[in-house]
Formats: sequence, structure tokens, C-alpha cells
Amino acid sequence: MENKWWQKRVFYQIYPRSFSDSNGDGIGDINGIISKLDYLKWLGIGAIWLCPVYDSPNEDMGYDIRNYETIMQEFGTMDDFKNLLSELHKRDIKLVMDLVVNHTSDEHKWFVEARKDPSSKYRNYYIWRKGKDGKEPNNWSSFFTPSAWTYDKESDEWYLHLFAEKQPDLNWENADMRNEIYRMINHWFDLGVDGFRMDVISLIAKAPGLPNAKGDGYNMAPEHFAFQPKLHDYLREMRKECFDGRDCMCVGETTFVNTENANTVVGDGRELDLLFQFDLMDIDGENTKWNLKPFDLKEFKRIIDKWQKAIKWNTLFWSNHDQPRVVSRFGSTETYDSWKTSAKMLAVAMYLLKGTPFIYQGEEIGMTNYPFVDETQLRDIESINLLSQSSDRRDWAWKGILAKGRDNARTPIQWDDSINAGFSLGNPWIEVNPNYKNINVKSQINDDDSILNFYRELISIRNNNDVLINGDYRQIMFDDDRLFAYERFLDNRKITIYCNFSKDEIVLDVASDVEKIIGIACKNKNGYYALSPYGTLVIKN
Ligand code: TEU
Ligand code: CA
Repeated sequence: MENKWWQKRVFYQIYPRSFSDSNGDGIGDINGIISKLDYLKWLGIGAIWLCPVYDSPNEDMGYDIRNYETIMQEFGTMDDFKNLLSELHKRDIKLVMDLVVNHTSDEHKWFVEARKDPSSKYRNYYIWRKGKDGKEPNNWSSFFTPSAWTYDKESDEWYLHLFAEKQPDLNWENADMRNEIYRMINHWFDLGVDGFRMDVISLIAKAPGLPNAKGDGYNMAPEHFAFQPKLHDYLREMRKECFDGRDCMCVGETTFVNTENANTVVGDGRELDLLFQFDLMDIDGENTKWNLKPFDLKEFKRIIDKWQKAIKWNTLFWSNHDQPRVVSRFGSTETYDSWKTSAKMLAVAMYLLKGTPFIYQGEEIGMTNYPFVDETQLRDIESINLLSQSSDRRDWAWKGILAKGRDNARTPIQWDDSINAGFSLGNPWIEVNPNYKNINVKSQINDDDSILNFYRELISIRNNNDVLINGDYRQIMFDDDRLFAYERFLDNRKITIYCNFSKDEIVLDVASDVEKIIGIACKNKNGYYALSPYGTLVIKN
């Protein structure tokens, strides 16, 4: 089987602001990334997803773009960027950029013109409507604010924003706007980038007439802005104008995707190559992510099974810059041992599945959630807005933020045990996790038993094993509520993976003389393999 490059490589997601600061201003930057490329190569990484590095006022940390073709000053210059690209390619590492085209910043020159002059051609690049009876044009809520509309007094019209007020949605019905976006994408391709991760791409088309959502008050209206018929026209057009004929990859952040509509975007290869689905990320929330509910392994197993069967090629990830730290969330940080063992087990559970792994920065050393104590420590607009909108239930909101707040995964990478964890000599833009003296790259790199060295080994096993790349998937022991187990098989070769998600010791029905590829917290008990709490075993059989 002929693989595409993005099927054979392990991705690593970089959140530049928190990766490495080269000049002591407390903000991670491009030169900081360049200084760590040998580390990523050593780890076995084959491609990077780089979160936005474009000019932005940072209302939503770069997801509000002011200029698509310049680099954020705090991150460096265009020359620094070109240098990064060439240093990556020198090491045979691909670069996938973030593409945020559902909305821009309200400081983007298109929106500035649009707001200033309703007769300008840019007015129609965005979505403006008259109000209804002095109120919003419809009852949609946004991800960050109660209403998805903001009133403009000058013109007596409202503009739509599915995210923050400072993130006005682009009007994809406008062909001029679309062409400007395509030109911009091609410009980055011509510089040499290898692909794009498309932010909330499933939301770019809105239902004609912008109908009300069901229910009273403000409501999320995915039925009117996610996976609309026009989405497919836009994606096909974009593919034709920008992606066709290039050896590139586009992965969509397909908010509100499900196993029924997934293949409408990745099915025939004419829209997206890959997609991110969030069923797993929703597993510990009831209706909203902030209503916490306990992790249910059986539900996890159903979700994995459903997605492994639904589409040809999955993305495999535990976390990203919008999610808490995986070991705090789904593993155990109760003791040193459970932290270390569960972090390794989770990696095996996810990254030996069929698909392309995306490791989020810091995950490879088992970084944990941040013990926030007060709101001045928060930087993320989502958490800050949640608090200000929840004055009647502050404790509930705070509990939610501790468990799920996006800042948990945005604290600086812990490189060593020196000041600010070696991230910066200045004052970091967000606090460094106080556990950096115990959890850092330097202490793990020379420790054979570390999470970091385990990630390296796992990546290398995966990179070099055809069964793990192309083999079919089959889940086994489906009804077991402590073990997650699956097989990968190709021709007459088979690999079986056992992961103990529980605190119990589990004796497996596998004789201890079977060849093992990986064994963590796994011993021989009366001739059988036995998994200690959070242990994992991978065998060749
Ligand atoms: O996230 C899209 C998205 O749906 C998030 O709002 C998600 O629901 C939330 O983070 C879960 O808590 C993307 C980016 O990844 C995110 O960082 C941006 O804030 C958002 O788009 C707007 O661009
Ligand atoms: Ca800096």
C-alpha cells in the first residue's frame, strides 16, 4: 500500500507562545522553536502543526488574525519564519500551518473598512443584518458570548461573530473574499509550507436567511451553521484553487462532525484529507464541557470503535491547546508511579490505533493541569468570559475551569529545572507550572524509564512498523470495563494491545512466553502476563 506522507509521520502540535522564548520578553517565539528542532527530531517527529503565528491583537491568542500575511511581531519576522521552514525541511520535518478563515480580527483591514464605510466593497466580506424589534437579527449564541451579534451604532446594523466580539465571521458567499483567501493560501504554499489545519472549517457556511435556533433565549445553532450544503462547494473550490497538484495535507477542525456526516468531507478526497472529531473530548461533560461528569471507559471504547470503523483514516489525539492535560484528565496524578505509568499507557492506547498521531507539546513529558488559585492567573478569553457570565454560580465555573480550562495546556513547556523552567529568562506571559522542578525535559532525557523516552520509543516503533501504520483495527474484550484492548493486523501478522485503565491488577489470558513489544507495569504471574494499575502490554502474535 502506497502511503501519503501524512499517514506515515507523527505530528507534534506547537503552541508558539508557550514553547520557547529566545529573547527574554516572556513570550515564546520562532527563534525559540528553531532552537528546539533537534529535540523534536530526536523524538522522532515527522511533521509540525504550528498554531497561528500571524499578526494578531491576541483577543483569542492568535485565532483573531489582523493580517494573514505577516508574522506576529512578538514571534519574530518573516525572515525568522523562512528560516524555521528551511531548518525544518533540512531535518525532513513537514510544516502544517493553522488557517483561520471562519473569521478575522475586527482589526483586520477588511473589517476596519467594512465598519467605517457601509458602502465599501469590504462590507459584504462580513455578515451584517438589520436588527429585529431593536434586538439581534436572530437568537444565536456564540462560543464565547451570550449573543453571536454585536451592534454597530453608526450604521444601525449588527455583525455576526460565532466567537468573540473581536472575531467577526467572514461571509463565504462573497466570491471576492473567497478569492482573496485562496490567494493568501497559495502565497503560503509558494513559500514552501506543507499543509494547513483549518480552524472551525465546518462552520464557514451559514444557512440562507440565518434562521432562529430552537428555544427561548440565546442558543447554539449548529443546525444552521455547521455542515451546511454550501460548505462542500467552498471546500471543493478551495481544494481546486489551492491544494490540487501539491503534495500537501489539509486537516479540518470539523466542529460538530459526527460519524454520519464525516465522509461528506473526507470520503472522496475532494475536500479534506483528515479531520479532527471531538466525541472523546466531550466524554466528560454533560451538555456543556463545564458540567463535569466522570470518565466512562465503556463509552471511550464505543467512541474509538465507532470512529475507527466510520472513516478510512483518523487523527489520533488526546489533547490540544483547547483541552486540559491528558494525564490529569484521563490518567492518574495521585502518585508519582500512577502519573508515570498512566501517561505511558494513555499514549499506547491512542497512538497505536489506525490513523495519524498528533502529540500536543508537553504531553511527551507528562505535563499536568495548572493549580490555578485565582482569576488573575487566567489568560484565556473562554475562561474569563465564563467567570464573568457565571456570577450566580461561581464555584461551578471555577471547578470547570480547573478541570477543563484551556489555560491548563497553555502554560510554558518545562525544559529544565532552572528559572521559569528554562522557558524564558523574562517574565512569562502565563505562569509556569510549579511542578517544573520534577517534571521537565532535561531530567527525563537521560532517564531511560521516563515518559519522554517512552514516547520516543513508541514513536520509533510506530514509524517502523507496517502493521501499526496500515494494519486493520479490531477491538477485543469489548465488555471489559477495566481494560481497553485491540488488535492491528496485516496479511498474517498481528499485534495486540492491552491497556489497563483501572487501579486493579489484571491477569491477562496471554502466556508470558509470547513475544512482547512493549510492557509497562507488566509482570509474569504464574506463566501469564499480569498488568499492574495502569499497565500496558503490546505483543506480537
Ligand atoms: O476552536 C474551535 C472550538 O470549537 C472551540 O471554541 C472549542 O469549542 C473550545 O475551545 C472548547 O473549549 C478553534 C481553536 O482551536 C480555538 O483555539 C479558537 O478559540 C476557536 O477556534 C476560534 O478561532
Ligand atoms: Ca520572545
